[in-house]
Amino acid sequence: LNQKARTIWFTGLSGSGKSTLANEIEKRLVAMGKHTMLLDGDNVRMGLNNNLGFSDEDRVENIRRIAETAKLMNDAGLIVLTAFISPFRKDRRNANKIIGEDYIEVFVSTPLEECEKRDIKGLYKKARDGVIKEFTGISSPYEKPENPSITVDTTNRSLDESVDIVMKQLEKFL
Ligand code: GGZ
Repeated sequence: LNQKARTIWFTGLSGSGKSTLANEIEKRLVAMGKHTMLLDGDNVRMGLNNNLGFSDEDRVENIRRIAETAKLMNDAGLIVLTAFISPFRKDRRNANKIIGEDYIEVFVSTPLEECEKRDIKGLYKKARDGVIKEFTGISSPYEKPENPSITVDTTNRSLDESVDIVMKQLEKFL
């Protein structure tokens, strides 16, 4: 097999660019002949975790199941990319413990002001208006990573520029 098993764990606010970056990086890895699996809200919160919401307790369970799933996929030799807010430091540390040395943390550090300005899905507005409760960055906490392997702020950068920044750092882990 032409690869080491890895879990590339993206963390950051809603609208920071996690999913977009993870998707594009997956394409680059596939072009390098790697076997990958991308886990994000679309394929996990719709299926495996469709009984979970956004209370602290449900987010903890969301992240735990994702980490266990990534671990299984690593055992099959895949490079897994996960794109979830994963707002709690303790849960990311626990994910790291489950996954072990294959775990690589990527902090998409795009600040709240920029994410809120983008407001791609109109969720920040709804959170400000109190229509959505417990929204990360507004009414639910986001604990910044203390020691991520890779950090990228997508503010004022094209997708290609941000992807290049991550890929350059990532290469030494692959
Ligand atoms: C945060 C929420 C919420 C609340 C719905 N808080 O930008 P999006 O829309 O597509 O991504 C967000 C996604 C976050 O799910 P995660 O599984 O990544 O969260 S966590 O890791 O904290 O479990 C957002 C949408 O779901 N969304 N309500 N209250 N994001």
